[in-house]
Amino acid sequence: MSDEEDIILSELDDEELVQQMHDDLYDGLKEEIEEAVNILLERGWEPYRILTEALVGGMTIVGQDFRDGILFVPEVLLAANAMKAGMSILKPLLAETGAPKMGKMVIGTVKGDIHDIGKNLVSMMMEGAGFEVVDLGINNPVEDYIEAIQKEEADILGMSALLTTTMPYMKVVIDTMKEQGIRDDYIILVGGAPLNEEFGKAIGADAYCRDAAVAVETAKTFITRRHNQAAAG
Ligand code: B1M
Repeated sequence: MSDEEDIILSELDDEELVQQMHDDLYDGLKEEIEEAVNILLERGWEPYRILTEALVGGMTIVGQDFRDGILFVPEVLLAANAMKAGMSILKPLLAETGAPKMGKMVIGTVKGDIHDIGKNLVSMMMEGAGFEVVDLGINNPVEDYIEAIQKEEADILGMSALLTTTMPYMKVVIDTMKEQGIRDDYIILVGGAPLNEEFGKAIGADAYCRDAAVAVETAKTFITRRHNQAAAG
């Protein structure tokens, strides 16, 4: 899609560079993505802006062509790896606010689902906002979630699902927590591309979070509410 030999990334203006990053992400060019992220940082771009405009923006195009059968799993995997390489440069920068700890979240992708980019992004943003995050990774059965929230004494349980076939598993987790009488001990936040607000309500989550920024804001709101309730009670 791009003619790499002829392009010197640092000579592109910001708009051209972001466009080139979308192409490079599409082509799974990890080193080019790393270089471009560093160039934008040197130019004074905020890490969050690089994340959303250059990386998530590029991944959206990959997603569309995957859906339409233009790209296949191996190509999408390369794109995902390039995206992760870019994210790992931004991670420490997003996390270095030094804010006092807001609370603790255990997060993981549900059983049967191996998508983790969105979850990783949520983890990064939550850490950046001062939350302690315990990331359980992908493909988590209910037992793993429950063991971790109890062991870690978490305030929040976050679940991610990217497949319409795996999102119902979130209800399995919440129902199991209800059966064990521990549901109300935790704030439960859910997210992932196929979910919506209605689904979040229907399965008994506290909130559906459209993206990582919303996850942070929602977590802060619920934590503050909890602290106020504790102070009042
Ligand atoms: Co998959 N995949 N994939 N895939 N993949 C989707 C999800 C799909 C929509 C593509 C498509 O057809 N258009 C489609 C699902 C269709 C459906 O369910 N109806 C699909 C499919 C079908 C599959 C396979 C079944 C393909 C196959 O094997 N034939 C297979 C499933 C494997 C499995 O899980 N068992 C599969 C595999 C893969 C790859 C391994 C190749 C790769 C994953 C690599 C990885 O994650 N390490 C992959 C990718 C990359 C995608 C797309 C292209 C991109 C997902 C992504 O990373 N988006 C995706 C298409 C799409 O979503 N448009 C697709 C970027 C990310 C930043 O966004 O994850 O939405 P997102 O996260 C956002 C929000 O949703 C929210 O915040 C994030 C940041 O803003 N959020 C949360 C997410 N989790 C949250 C948790 C929270 C809060 C907010 O908790 C508090």
